[in-house]
Amino acid sequence: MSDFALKGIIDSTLREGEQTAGVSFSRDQKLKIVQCLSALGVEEIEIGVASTRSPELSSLVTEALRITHGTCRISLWSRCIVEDIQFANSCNPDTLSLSMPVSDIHLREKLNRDQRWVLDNLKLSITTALQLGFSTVSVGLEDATRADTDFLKHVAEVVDRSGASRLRLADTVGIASPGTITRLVKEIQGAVSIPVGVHTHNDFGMATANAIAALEAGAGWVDATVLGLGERAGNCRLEEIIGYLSLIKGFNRYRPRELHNLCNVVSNASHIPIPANQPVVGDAIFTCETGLHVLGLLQNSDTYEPYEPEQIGRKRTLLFGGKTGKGAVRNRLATLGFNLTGESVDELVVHIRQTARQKGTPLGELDLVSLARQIL
Ligand code: HCA
Ligand code: CU
Repeated sequence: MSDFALKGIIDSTLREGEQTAGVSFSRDQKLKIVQCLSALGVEEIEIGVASTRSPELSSLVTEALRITHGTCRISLWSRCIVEDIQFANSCNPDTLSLSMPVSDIHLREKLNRDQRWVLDNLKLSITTALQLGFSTVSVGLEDATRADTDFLKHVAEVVDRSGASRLRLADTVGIASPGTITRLVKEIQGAVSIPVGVHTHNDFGMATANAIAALEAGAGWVDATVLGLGERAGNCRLEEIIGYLSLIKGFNRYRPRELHNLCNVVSNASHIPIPANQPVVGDAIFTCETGLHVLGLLQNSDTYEPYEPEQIGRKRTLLFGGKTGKGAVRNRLATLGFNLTGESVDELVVHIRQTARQKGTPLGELDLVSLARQIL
């Protein structure tokens, strides 16, 4: 097992994921996704944005709590506005996730507020939430990666002292790199006693790498969304981070076999197709045609795969076409009971390449066997 201080993964498919332009989930779809997330084993599900304009949230939270029966926590995201916090409280989630911008650009251009306002409003919001009876108050700092580091540290200390139980640093526009997020997490985690989490965006394709780097730097929590749904290029992908933690880092608290079904459910509900080469869940990621690789896989699959497809309920497909090689063909056919001489292998390889070219697609194992029969 790894030495990560991982406390948990917060799935935000139903909050940030639903912010993706054009994506909107029905109540039934949301509950199905909640069920799949709980089967997978995520620790917390951020289920929506607390607002009196979404009165249906209350029954959604109730139903989500009922179907997950304590296997994971349900949280609501909320701005630091008293009415929203009160509304969140009336929905009875396990966790309140407050959010507050901390960069100059957000304070100046979006809110026309100053740093004093941030500190006062945070203290008031945390105190209000605790007085209302929330046992877990998380505070997300929006645009933390562009905020002044001294101010950020000060905010973090105030959040800690005010009684929040978790702090999350948002890389709102996805400009962090593994190196910069490592330094930031170390600095902020070093200044507070509560666990720090990160919320990473994928504007430069580093969201998952940044989340992993944050864990390596001592973060306790990471946010993720199924298929990386979220604003612009989206967020850290849940399937990647769960895959990496489970299959490479040895965490056995998740059930990565559930990923395929979950991703298909979300893909259908969001109308966002899963590319064939998508890490962990793409259809083609266990399909191999290159001669040397096929030979390696046949001898010991560790040569060219980071984990066995069966570990996530998938199967390997070996193809034989223009890129096939003698060793791969001989080896595969030998395991199927064919003993080929050097000459017949040469002949067969020529034949395979020709047939694949004519068909416009490589051959599967059945076609390989029937070609071998013709030649022998
Ligand atoms: C948003 C903001 C947010 C908030 C993250 C947080 C971000 O999309 O509206 O509250 O921790 O990326 O900054 O998702
Ligand atoms: Cu975000």
